[in-house]
Amino acid sequence: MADSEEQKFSLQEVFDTFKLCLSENKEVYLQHYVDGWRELVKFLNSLGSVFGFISKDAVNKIKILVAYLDGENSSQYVTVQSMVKYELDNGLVDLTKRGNYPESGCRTLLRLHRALKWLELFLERLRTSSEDGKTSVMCADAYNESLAQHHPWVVRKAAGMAFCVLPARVTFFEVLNAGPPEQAVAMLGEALPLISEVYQVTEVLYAQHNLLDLP
Ligand code: 1PX
Repeated sequence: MADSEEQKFSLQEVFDTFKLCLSENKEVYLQHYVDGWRELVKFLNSLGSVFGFISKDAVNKIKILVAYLDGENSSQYVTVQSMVKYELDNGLVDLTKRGNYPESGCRTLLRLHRALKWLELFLERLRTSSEDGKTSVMCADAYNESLAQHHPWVVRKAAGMAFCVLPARVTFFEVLNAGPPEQAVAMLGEALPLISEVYQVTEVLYAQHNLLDLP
């Protein structure tokens, strides 16, 4: 994975990957979901070492899911729906407190799923921001509305400090590698509904199975 992460980030690639995520009958392909996160981690890495602790956690979670995708039960991990069914049917998920399955696919994906909400909120703010909008504020607001509710004080504090060194909006758009800001904004407009739909489908699935609070 190290090699691919060193390549330049492309917003188009994120867009394409999330487009591939949903099957015709609205199941979420785990491989494409993980690929989308890989691409996002590439972006995070290009922002510098201050974000290393965040990217490390995301990479750990990606690795856990990749191990399932490549493992002996890989056929059960084709979609998030099949993963949930397989793990629940076989008692492979710690449902109320941490126990024998601290790295179940269900709880691991839930962490990324919550982060996807942050991404959706942040990108929507970025898309609709004015030239003098502050990325650090957009990022913090999106975080407080989503992920922060699931993080202890010490993580919230560290995250808050990292947000402060986010590049200014214009530089941020350059790192997005999606052309001039107007073009990047247009691409965000296309990408957001896709990200949002993947989030919604997963959210409904997890809610149906009472999995939204997995420890
Ligand atoms: C189009 C480009 C947009 C930018 C893409 C940036 C990608 C960000 C990727 C963030 C992935 C974060 C995953 C966090 C998962 C999580 O919540 N983990 C915690 C719980 O895990 P556990 O196994 O213990 O139950 C864990 O404690 C996390 C620790 C690290 C801190 C997480 C802070 C997340 C802040 C998200 C904002 C990223 C800022 C990016 C700036 C653009």
